[in-house]
Amino acid sequence: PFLLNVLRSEKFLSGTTDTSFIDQHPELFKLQAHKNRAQRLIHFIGEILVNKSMTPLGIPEIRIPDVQPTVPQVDYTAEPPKGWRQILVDQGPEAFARAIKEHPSVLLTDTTMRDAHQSLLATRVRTYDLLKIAPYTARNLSGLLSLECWGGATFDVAMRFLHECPWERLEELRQQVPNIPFQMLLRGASAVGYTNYPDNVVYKFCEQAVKSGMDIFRVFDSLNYVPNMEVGMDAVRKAGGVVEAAVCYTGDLEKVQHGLLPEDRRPAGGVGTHILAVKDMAGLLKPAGARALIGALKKAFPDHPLHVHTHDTAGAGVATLLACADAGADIIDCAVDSMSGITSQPSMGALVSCLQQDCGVKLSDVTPYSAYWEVARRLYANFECTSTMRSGNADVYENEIPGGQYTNLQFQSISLGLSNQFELVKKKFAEANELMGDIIKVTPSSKIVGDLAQFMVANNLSKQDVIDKASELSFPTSVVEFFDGLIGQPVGGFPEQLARGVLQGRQPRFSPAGRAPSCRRWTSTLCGPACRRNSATRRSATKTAALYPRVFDDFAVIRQKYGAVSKLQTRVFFQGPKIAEELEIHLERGKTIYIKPLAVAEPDKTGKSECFFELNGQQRVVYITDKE
Ligand code: 3PY
Ligand code: ZN
Repeated sequence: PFLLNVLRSEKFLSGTTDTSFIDQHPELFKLQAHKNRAQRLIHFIGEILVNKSMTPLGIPEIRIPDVQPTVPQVDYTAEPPKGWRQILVDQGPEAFARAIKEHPSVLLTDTTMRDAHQSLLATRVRTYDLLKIAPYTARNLSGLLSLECWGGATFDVAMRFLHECPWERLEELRQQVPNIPFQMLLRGASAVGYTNYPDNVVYKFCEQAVKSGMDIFRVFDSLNYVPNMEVGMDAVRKAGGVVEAAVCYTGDLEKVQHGLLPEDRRPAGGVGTHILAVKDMAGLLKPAGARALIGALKKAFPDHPLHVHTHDTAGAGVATLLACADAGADIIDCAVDSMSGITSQPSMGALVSCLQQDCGVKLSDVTPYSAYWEVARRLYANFECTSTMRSGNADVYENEIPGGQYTNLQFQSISLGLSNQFELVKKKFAEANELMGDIIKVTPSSKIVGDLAQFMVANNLSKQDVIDKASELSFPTSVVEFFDGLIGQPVGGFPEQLARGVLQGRQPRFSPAGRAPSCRRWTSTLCGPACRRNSATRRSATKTAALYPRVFDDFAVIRQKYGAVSKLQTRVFFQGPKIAEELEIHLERGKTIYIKPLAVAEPDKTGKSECFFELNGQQRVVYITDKE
């Protein structure tokens, strides 16, 4: 709390205070935990028993089954075999890219630990479940080109909803998987947030990510706006990471043109990418289009390995990726079978079986991995998009909603009281897109289209109404910011009539000349936790943390109060244990504690409930304020 107050001080924020003593006294950062770890976890469990979940549950009525995913039995005493990371570590990013290019057959990226759960389970998969299966992944899937396990929405969600530190997730996974390159999604100048950051934050963020174990950074911009991408690409290169510049694909190659970059927007050659990616975030790329696109890119960029990312929303994903592999793509993204399909990536098992090339992974190793995830997925039943979407839906070719946004948009609609109108929200999403100039839709532009769609549903507006009444309507802030040029410039410019209406005749605040200026809102959320533990970056973290937004504030307070809640098993974290259920909690190597809730009393006159526990066989009592 002392630190938080300092960071909020006007004088400190003005930047005129000499803070060099902070660098000279690292002991300042050794904050005393105010209670011991076990006691804090007991408090957390007590809170859930008295006040229900400590994080919003998408569909709270669903009870999580009492199941334990089984970790496959293999020899965990054996070192993981060497994998593609060895080449990267020994020879650096250029040689790594060359080795991929020279490899005779297509390779796989497994997205199970990032995009798959972002797209199916509202990004809620916890470090606990990732770490349990990580040693198996390292040993039995060592032929993967990469493991996408970080970035995108995982950073925000880890702190905001799971109360865990994303940097610790990355570092702990790295310890368990030393041999497979890690991959992350970086939203260009927005890094892992939803708006542009100051350049120095993006640079610091990438530097720290490489130090914490990240290898390959897929860098994109939601409007394919190159000035925004360049910041991220340069930051990755300077940090020593592998740059994977991604071109966002939208529309239909056979019908419209803007899925391909116009000449002046080609990002790869000039600014130096190691790998070139096609990012089909909504799953719109069809097999025939894929052949044409991969063929054209191979011709245009003969020296770069090509990496293809798609979603299986319509159900055509495997066919598309097989076509890509045939056409000479070097790497394709997939998710393990039980976490694949619909809004997620196409199935790894299906691809491994259908590819007529050796992709480095065997079906017999995929099957136990899939069995683990099949059970683990049930622990996230509250966030399952399949509660409404049980199979592919080709209406995505019309609404173009990105896979990673689908569940979020649905949950957002529920929370806005539009739960019965999701079909209409999807239709309005397509209309909102047309109104905004038929733009590329991916975070954050897709969120803005979603905001406009929900605004139209909530206010019963047709497309024509929006145009006619634009200057009188009170549009969502994100829509105004879009027309102000805050996230960059769309291909083909802004639709003039609507822009005039939304901006009420004034000029946009930011010109097409360069990158939109930074917004400082997210700054320390990015750098805070890692920098506070890393002396090299602490100084700038202290400055940036001073500006940190509520997400990090709230996370820091919860962390201080309840400690390492990421060590609790998932059912207990979301819904609490049963009375008399004994919990075995591994705090660290060699330190396991046993907590058993015994009883919860009715609240007393002051509104406090007495909760009885056993901790390692000894009785403990905590008092929890009943908030209901
Ligand atoms: C993200 O930005 O998180 C995405 O997954 C975009 O596809
Ligand atoms: Zn995706």
